[in-house]
Amino acid sequence: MERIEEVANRLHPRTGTKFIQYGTAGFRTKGSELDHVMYRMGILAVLRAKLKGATIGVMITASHNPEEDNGIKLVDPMGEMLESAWEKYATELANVNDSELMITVKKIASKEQIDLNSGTSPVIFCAYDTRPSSIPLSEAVRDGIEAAGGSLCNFGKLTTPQLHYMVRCKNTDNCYGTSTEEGYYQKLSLAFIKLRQIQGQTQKYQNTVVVDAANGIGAEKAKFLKTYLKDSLNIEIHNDGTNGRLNYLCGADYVKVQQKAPNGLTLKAGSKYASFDGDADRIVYYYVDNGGTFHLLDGDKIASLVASYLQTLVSESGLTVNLGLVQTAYANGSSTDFITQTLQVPVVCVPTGVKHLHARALQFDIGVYFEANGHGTVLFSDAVTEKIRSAASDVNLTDKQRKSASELCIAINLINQTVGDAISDMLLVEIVLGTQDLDIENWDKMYTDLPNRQLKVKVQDRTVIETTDAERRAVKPAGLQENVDNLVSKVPNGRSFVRPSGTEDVVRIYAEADTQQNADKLAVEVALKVY
Ligand code: NG1
Ligand code: ZN
Repeated sequence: MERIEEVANRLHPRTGTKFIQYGTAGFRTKGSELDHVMYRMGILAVLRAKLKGATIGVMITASHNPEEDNGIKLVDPMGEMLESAWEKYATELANVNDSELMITVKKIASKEQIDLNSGTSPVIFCAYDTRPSSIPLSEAVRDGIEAAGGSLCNFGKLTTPQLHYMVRCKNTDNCYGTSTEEGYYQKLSLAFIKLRQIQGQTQKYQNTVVVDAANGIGAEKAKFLKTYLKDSLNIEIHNDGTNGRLNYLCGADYVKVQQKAPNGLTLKAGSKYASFDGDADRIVYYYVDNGGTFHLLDGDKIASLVASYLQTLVSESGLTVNLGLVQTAYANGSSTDFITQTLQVPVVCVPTGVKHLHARALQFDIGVYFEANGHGTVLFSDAVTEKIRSAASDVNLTDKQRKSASELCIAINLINQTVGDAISDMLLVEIVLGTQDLDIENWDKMYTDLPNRQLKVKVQDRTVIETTDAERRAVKPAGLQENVDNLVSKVPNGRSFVRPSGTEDVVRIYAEADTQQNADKLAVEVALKVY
């Protein structure tokens, strides 16, 4: 601990004065501005690990942002995002002068009653994505960890969800899985192959998926996975980083926002495509029909598919389970109608940001959550997991009930419950499509998306916009919401909202309507009211 300021001054000084905030996705900015932040987050991870008496994770990534950006997130003991209360410590520690570093560490320790001299040396798990700046930044994290008396376990390159998985495995004595990369592939592939074996014959379903890996870490990891899956799934990987830039004109975010195919893929009718984002925690699917029209199956469609699968298994197993789905305001209105009315699964809406969805999903026995952009997973409570396990071998149940319960048991192992995971989600989607014998066109027909448009505008100060009702209504500045309501009222099936982004210096506008033309027009008209 005594070395904290000395190492900071010598190796990782804070050179500028720019304020940086730990937002919904941790710290994120130009990689060149992050050295001191990384060092300090190494220190904070050790404090957190001392408090929890557990291994804490540090992931270095800027997800779908351009290659020159980077970022850092801390991962809590069960593989979840850092507790909100600590986000403000992260922000404070990242922004103080070097000479105030030790005082700030002591202040946090005293508030949280952490014994800085406990003598224990916590282990911090660290991993990073493929960005060139990631390795030097990970060295700054290492220096912070070591200056604070911890020790680093460096996994090198991993997807974000793989690191979350490792942390959970380690803190559950490997009950959740083995905390190695091999352990991750083994767990998922074993579940996948078992579920494939219990599927009936398929006619429409085809077990090939063409993946745009955003020139990111997902490419390398999906290649490893393939060797474990053998021929149970044929994954064709494109945009694997060999001759394209990370996230540039490709990846899940590009495809979702632009609603078009990524560079590097020529879409053919009859094939099924998926895009990961740069750190492989998001996925969207798409295809072109015979007429050449592009169709996107985003997080809402994945959520609907997964919910229908789980709903069927739960009801076939005869269990009483509180299954629910969590979305944000960006969810397409048609998906919400389909899930609540056709599937009869309750839906709740929460503010944008995975931590809000995750926290709300934990309140269900089985909570499915997805952001429209393709980030999501399913959470099973401990009690329901136990209930499903015992049902799978309960002699008082019918064969059918037991079979459905054991299918659910295996599906639990296929799902990365720590955080959204493009690889695990892809495997789950492929299982559901196989089980329901659907091709991508039939899956798409589950419901028809309302045409929609997302825009972003740069304003002088985005914080002047404040929202309520899970960000669906603006309370400030005065008059803005009335303007939006007025514009929306003129459009059939219109819906629109504005909110300040938590990750970029912009205000986002979302609009949906009966036609693409109306959605586009509404988005532009609302955007003009934001200026
Ligand atoms: P912001 O920039 O707050 O809209 C974006 C995504 C979120 C989430 C975070 C974290 C949209 C509209 N927003 O947040 O869903 O993924 O990034 O990465 O997609
Ligand atoms: Zn991501």
